[in-house]
Amino acid sequence: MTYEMILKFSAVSLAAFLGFVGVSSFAQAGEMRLESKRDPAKIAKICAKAEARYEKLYGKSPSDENVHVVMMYKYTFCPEVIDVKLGETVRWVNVDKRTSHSTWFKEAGREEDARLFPDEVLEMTFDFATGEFPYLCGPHWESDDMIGRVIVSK
Ligand SMILES: [Cu+2]
Repeated sequence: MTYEMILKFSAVSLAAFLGFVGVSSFAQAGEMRLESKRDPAKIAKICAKAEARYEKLYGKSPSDENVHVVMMYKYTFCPEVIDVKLGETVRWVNVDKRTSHSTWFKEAGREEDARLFPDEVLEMTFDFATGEFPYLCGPHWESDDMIGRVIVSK
């Protein structure tokens, strides 16, 4: 083996090692499941029902509110991904009949927020940073992939 080949070899093995580290941290992120792997068509169906339920409960469409609304319904955040501008507010509303849900910005190092029982709401203003903020429902992210994401832009 020439010196040049050894260099090349060590570069390759370093790359392989980095690749391995990259893969293993990716696998960890996979375990944390910061993105739901659910069928978008099923989610759309659930969210259409959530919206109908919202209208029945509050007499208007969630899009008529002066804040962004995320409904919690049938182990689903509706919408799953919401785009907001820096400084805007998101209101989570539990429109389920019995089940309580929560928001938990676990990746951002926050504690789980208080559980919301049916008809309860939580508001959060995203004025601290731009970026993507994945969050989980404390009781249902592991069992039902109840995972959402807030994308904050300028
Ligand atoms: Cu939940």
